[in-house]
Amino acid sequence: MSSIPINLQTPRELPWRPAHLPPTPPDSDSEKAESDSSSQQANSDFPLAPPTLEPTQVLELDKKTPDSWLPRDPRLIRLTGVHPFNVEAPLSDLFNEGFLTSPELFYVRNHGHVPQVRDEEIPDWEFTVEGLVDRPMTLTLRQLMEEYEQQTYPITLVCAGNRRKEQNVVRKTKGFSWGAAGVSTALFTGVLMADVIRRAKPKRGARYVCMEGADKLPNGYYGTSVKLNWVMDENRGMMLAHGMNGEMLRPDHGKPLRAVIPGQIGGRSVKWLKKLIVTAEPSDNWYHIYDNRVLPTMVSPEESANKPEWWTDERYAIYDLSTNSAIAYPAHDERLSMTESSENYRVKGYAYGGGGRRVTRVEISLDQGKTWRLANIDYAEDRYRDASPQHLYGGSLDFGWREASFCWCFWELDMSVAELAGAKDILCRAMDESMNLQPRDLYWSVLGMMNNPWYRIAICKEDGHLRFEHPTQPALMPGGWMERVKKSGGDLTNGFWGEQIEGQSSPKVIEEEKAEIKMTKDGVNEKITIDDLRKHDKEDAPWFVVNGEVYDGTAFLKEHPGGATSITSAAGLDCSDEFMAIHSETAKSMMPDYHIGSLDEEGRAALAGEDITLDENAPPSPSFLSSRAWKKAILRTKKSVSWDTHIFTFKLEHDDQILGLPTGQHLMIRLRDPATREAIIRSYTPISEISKRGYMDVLVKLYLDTNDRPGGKMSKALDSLPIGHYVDFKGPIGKFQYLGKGRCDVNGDERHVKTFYMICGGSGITPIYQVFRAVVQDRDDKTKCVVLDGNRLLEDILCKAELDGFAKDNAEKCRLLYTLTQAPEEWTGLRGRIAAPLLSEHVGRKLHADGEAMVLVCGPEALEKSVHQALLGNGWKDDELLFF
Ligand SMILES: Nc1nc2c(c(=O)[nH]1)N[C@H]1C(S)=C(S)[C@@H](COP(=O)(O)O)O[C@H]1N2
Ligand SMILES: [Mo]
Repeated sequence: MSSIPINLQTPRELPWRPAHLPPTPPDSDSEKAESDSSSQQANSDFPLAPPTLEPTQVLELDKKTPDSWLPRDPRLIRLTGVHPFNVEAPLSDLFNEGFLTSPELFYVRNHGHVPQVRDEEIPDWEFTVEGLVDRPMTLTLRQLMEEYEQQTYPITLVCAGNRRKEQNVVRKTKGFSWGAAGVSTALFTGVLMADVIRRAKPKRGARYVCMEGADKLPNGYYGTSVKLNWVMDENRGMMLAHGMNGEMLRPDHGKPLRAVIPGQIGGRSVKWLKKLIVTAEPSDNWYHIYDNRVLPTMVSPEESANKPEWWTDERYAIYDLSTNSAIAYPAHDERLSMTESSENYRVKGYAYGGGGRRVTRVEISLDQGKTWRLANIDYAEDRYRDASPQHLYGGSLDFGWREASFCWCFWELDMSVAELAGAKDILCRAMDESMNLQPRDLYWSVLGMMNNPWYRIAICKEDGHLRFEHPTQPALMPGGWMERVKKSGGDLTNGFWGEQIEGQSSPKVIEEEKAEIKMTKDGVNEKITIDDLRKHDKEDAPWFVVNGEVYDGTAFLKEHPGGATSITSAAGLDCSDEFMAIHSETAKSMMPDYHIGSLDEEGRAALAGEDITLDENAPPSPSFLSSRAWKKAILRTKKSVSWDTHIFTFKLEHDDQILGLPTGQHLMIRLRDPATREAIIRSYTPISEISKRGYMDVLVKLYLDTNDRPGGKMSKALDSLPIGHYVDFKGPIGKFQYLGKGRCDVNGDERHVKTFYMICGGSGITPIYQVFRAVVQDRDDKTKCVVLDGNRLLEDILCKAELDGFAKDNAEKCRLLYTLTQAPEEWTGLRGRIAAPLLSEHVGRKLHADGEAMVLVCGPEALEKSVHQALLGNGWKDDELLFF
């Protein structure tokens, strides 16, 4: 930076320097104060930070989340339920703040919990500079503040998902619904990243700088990379920042240290920075690969999930922002009286370019793009650029030399009320200095990022006034012309905002909507509050939420094929993900009977996507599973036990912990599809003994892709899961439980059984195995067992050695029968599939008095169906049969 005049004293004093650090000499303190105040008077023409009120109250909402220590501003709109914290301010509030956004209204994008740092630890916050460098370094924040030149300049951050709701209305993407306020600006203070990297001396071959945060997420720490070349280019202004608008970064924005990458998508500006790694290749961090990309528009969510190549192709990674703009006023639903038609209305909004390119024009159309007028642009950033070099907020403000533009600009244009009354809509579009112009049409892509078509406000004429409609409202909030047009059957992609084009036949109704099963009851219009819902979290009268609708599960407790716990475990909660993943169309079509109302707006905002995570600091519990919250276990080993079957061993929370799964019950496993992030949920029965501590073993038959058939989603996700990664578990579920010595609990009723017939096919052995083992391992358990296990080939029989061992040692009470459909010649066991003839011979109803025997069945649906029919034909009654 030798070419730049610097007028700073050293050591530099920072306003947010923690109190316990050794005091700086009083003279340097007062000098600083003087230079600050005088310079601010001389340059009062650049905007200073707006008045700020740091929130002091932890909101009720946050108290159950891992961020329960963190006070936040209640005005922020939550885009992903309560947690993690992803928020934007209402667009007018954001715009009213002016050029700089106060930290409490600055948008937040957190992939997980916020790392908590106590004030006294801040100076010792360490980060490393490692990888392809001659001088790897570990620096503390104190060193960074004392040994490097501090700078202050304004930077606008924008999430790549800004305006994504519009994409989601056209077609659901794999991202949550940002409105147009996923953008904010602050005066950041810190050190040029180039200064730090230069001292570490990158080696020949170094091309990238990877960054990693302190937030541990399901797929590792958050991380990404930028090019080394860019980092070293001071015109690009990449910064390691600790200050924001004259104060220490707030926790949601990366306290105490973050990267700020001007002109690029927010996702590159890693918060809670712990590592800078210089490499020859781009980051291999999960979040670098599966986030912040624009895949080609024809790549569907399924295609992207099946082909990882789409994600690893660097050409589709986003760095520079795209040119974008939005209208802030008129606001959504604003009304304008038409009586004073000669008066002017001032249309206002923001615009930004990418990669340091300046917005050079903003154009407004009132005739659907036939003609345009130029709006007036104000680049507040230039007023800092033009200011004389000075101290500001603990750094030097001095970038008159810099050509790049890092901030948004505001634009405005007056038009008469009469003109607005004569128009259907107001359109705006921006162009940057490379003549990159926003497109008319939306470019849909799987992640819905970089959405930047013309921003359109529809004008509705109502009696005596005009009402303005923005395209959408953020999160799940209803409203906006896009939703209205879509609902009335308009095709939003017709190049005409879904309006009917003259001479074309009426729009087709979107098929995807027809296919969806109606789960609500007509005439049920009750609005239910979150408090009402929470009151019904008891076992006897459980209410639960699916897709914002409230259901009363009381009347279905006995009938639910998965047992009453399937319902009670969701009581008072939103179980949309699980419900939609697990249930058949038939099950869904039964839902209207139990529909009692809709959750009100506030309730939806509070619940949507809510993921109850347990308090990380809570003392470890003796058993792992919880029926009300997903819990994480780490994959430790994968062992192949047959050509298509693996045993996955997961480590529980601590070595002494038991799984907490009663014999005969199941648990749910939830994985995120690596590409689409869709939740995949299936139920399994681990095969490890229920008393085993510290670990659980899950046997899984993998259905992988073959030439003529795509594999199962869960199979593929599990198969590609690296050792050391987390999987979510929840349970127990199931209506059957074996209590020992013939005693069973079937949906709350106790039974006493003298003989079990256990019929299974393939991996259906797993729940059977648990019950069978419980019987044989208890010498005093006199219950008789007949196991009939069907498979195709001899090598398909799972857990055969263990089963044979159990049977051999317990010949007096057990019979173990295998049947094979493709048996080898020397096979002495049964042959053929499990069907009426085999069942009549080996599963004898007539041998038992009513209720003395019970048949447990587990296998593919087709097997369960044919077994059911055959058994009824043999005189068995439904309440003697149990299908897992
Ligand atoms: N460590 C870490 N850094 C992160 C993220 C994160 O989840 N963890 N989110 C990124 C994304 S996608 C964006 S848009 C910006 C948002 O910064 P802000 O929350 O301060 O507005 O932070 C980026 N840096
Ligand atoms: Mo982002």
